[in-house]
Amino acid sequence: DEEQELKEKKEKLWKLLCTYLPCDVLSLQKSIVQHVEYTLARRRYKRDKCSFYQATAISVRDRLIERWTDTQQYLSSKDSKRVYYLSLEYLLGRNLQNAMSCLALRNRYAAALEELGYSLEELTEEERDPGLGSGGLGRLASCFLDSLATLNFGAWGYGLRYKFGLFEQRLISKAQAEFPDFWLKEGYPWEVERPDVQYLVRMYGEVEDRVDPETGEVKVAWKGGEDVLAEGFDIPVPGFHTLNTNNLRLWTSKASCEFDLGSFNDGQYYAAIEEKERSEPLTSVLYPCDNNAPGKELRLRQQYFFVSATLQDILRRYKKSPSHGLLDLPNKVAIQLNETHPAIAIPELMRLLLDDENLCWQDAWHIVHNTCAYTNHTVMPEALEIWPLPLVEQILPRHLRIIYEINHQFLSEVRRRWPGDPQRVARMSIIEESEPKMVKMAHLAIIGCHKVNGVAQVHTGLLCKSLFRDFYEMWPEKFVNITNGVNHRRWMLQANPAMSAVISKWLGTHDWVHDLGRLERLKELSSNPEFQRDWQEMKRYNKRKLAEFIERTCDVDVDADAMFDVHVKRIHEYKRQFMNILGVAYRYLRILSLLAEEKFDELRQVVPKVVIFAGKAAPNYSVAKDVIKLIIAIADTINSDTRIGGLLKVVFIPNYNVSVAEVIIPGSDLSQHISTAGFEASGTSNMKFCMNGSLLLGSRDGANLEIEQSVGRANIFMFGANTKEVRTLQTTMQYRKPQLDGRLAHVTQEIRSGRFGPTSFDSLVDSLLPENDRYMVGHDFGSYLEALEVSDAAFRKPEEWTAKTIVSCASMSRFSSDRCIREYAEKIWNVEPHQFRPPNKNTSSS
Ligand code: T68
Repeated sequence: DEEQELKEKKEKLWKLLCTYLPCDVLSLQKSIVQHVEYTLARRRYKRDKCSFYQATAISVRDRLIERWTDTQQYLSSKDSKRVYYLSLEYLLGRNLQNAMSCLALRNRYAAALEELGYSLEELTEEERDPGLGSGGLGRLASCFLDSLATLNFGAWGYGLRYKFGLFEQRLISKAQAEFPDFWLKEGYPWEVERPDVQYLVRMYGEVEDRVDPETGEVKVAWKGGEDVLAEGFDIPVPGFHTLNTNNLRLWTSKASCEFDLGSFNDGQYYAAIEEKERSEPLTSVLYPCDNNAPGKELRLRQQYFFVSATLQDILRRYKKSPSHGLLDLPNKVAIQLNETHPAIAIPELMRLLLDDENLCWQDAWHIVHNTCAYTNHTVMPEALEIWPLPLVEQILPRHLRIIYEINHQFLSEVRRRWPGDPQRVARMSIIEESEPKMVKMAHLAIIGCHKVNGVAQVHTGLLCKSLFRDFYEMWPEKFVNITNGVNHRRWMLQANPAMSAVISKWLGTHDWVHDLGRLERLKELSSNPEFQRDWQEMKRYNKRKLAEFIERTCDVDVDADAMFDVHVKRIHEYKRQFMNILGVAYRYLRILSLLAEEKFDELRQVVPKVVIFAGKAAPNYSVAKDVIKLIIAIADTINSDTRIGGLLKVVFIPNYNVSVAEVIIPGSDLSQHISTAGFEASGTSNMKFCMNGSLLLGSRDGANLEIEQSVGRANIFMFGANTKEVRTLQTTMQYRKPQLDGRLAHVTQEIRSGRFGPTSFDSLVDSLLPENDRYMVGHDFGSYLEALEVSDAAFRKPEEWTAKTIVSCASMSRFSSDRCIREYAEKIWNVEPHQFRPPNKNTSSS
């Protein structure tokens, strides 16, 4: 009986301990204040926004962690297949409001904070964006993590915890200046350090063939080299209104603690420690290249470090279950490679299986090939990763051997299929026979993966028809298209609460938050005057907020009734910010001539406009930096010209990042996505703008084309050459130089003459000469101006414009990352969402 009593007591205690944390307002307040005092060791009575933000974040994180451990436990018990998303980049954006909404605790936290004397909005501003990515690719990875969690997939992201994220951009002396982004300065309350999750990663050294004296088999041994220690940091990734909580594991490099003890005895104490400390910088900095491969030794070492730690971690977790045999790995694990940046995973997984697990080549290859898949995000030649073979040999001698063997077997197959076609063999080889020889990572990825996907229809078409044509001919079933999508919960619900409220009010439900297809019903309301009034008020509210932001960041006063015409993204020649600013200069000169000629009727027709630019240029990309200078020079001239009154303003908002995007996108009327056709793989901000009631002005490129299909031709302003025409033009222009558009000639002449300040922009302007104009600015300029005119005319009719923006927003269901992730799950990963049940825990009483 005593024993029974003890048992009952124990059970009671266990039940008491096994509760979810309380979430009533008072408990939330207690938890925040306690974290201020005990976790952060700060005075709880001192008003300090930073401490209160951090304490609130940790309080939220506590509530994520309990779901997160339960999720992982559940997944292990069900032995369900897991997805691993490998990306060198993530652009997470701020976490606070997202996490609160996922937990359905936003209102309660807001109320809790209000009583403590803080508004949720002001604390939100305290959070720094982790800039662990450079552009669309990194932001896409973050949208995917959110959708994966929300849709109840057991999926982890893996990445690197760069100490310095994407540089901070400031505008100094009318140009971009770069500053280090030390995002960890105040600590990052969302992460959990995992000193228990550490792996050694070796680089350099030599390989040696060893003959097994008994079997006569040749084994390759990798000896010597340097070891670096990888340590994991985990960030919980909550799903929206589900218990399912995934993980993002980011690796940091540390000095390995294994010392050559001999050197200490030689009195080399400091030297030995210094030597070890050298491994620290490996994960110090993110390369800020967008659509460009840096080709630096450190970058390859980062990639390998990332991949090796990740694969060791995945295999360790997999092998923990005694029922798991390695041959079964593809049924339990799907690995997605985000671009070729982690493509060294192919030979690394082979190495782990061959050398550490002693599998034979065929078995190892079967596992690798069926586990891994590769997403391509670009066809730009300068972005395709190719590594000098001597560099690969030096850093990863064992991997080069494996790559040779992969290539050897692959090329034998090509020769069998296409006998007597040595050109094809040379084209398809992983090794380019140049001086020095190069290793083509895309070829390695295609050969090693069971699926390759592009990110929009036109992009996948280009992969199959040109870039990877030989491979497509060999394995047509390997290639699939999965058009990108964005997380509408961040980009609508969180970024645009005013619009979300209007939508929910008129639909009478919030169900669109789970299923974006529900927005379709708004189309019937698009001409309803009352709905239109709400919608317009909402837009004006967001534009006023953006106007305040512009005032704060650019010191320019803009009128919220003007059309806000936005072009925000990385600065790149192919994205043609240059064409936009030339168009702006043209508009300015035209207004001046109308004034001079006193054409007042025509002047009254001019739509007052604020042109908004933002975006970072890679620090070593001088043309892109010149484009920023030109934008600023033209903006200064126009903004200080009192003659044109409020008809035109131009601003360049500094330091574009996720949280700046969350202010700009909801406040825009028109947004420009005007890349040269065939260059932008997809684009994803185009989708975000449409979701926020902004109309697109777009070239016939990437996802613009699919957006056009969804919203209808009347609700988007398309212009310019399509991919086919661009290709023809590129060849014909070599011998038949077209005449420069007269309007363009006029603008460039004015720029050369110093109209926009003393800086010379000659080299930029020279890039428009037909023989230099790789991006077809000259060719497209005329139709671009016409599309702008059509958009002006549409804006002059507010009811029609409003209806268009409503229809466009209501047509976006295809572009939710939820749809996109479901396609990956079905076409590539072969996984199903799990029916997550809460474990045997009590939801606590208050
Ligand atoms: C982008 N790619 C595509 N690359 O440009 C964009 N490159 O069209 C697409 O929508 C997006 O991916 C998502 O699919 C990139 O952002 C890079 O950022 C990058 C980074 C390093 C090296 C090369």
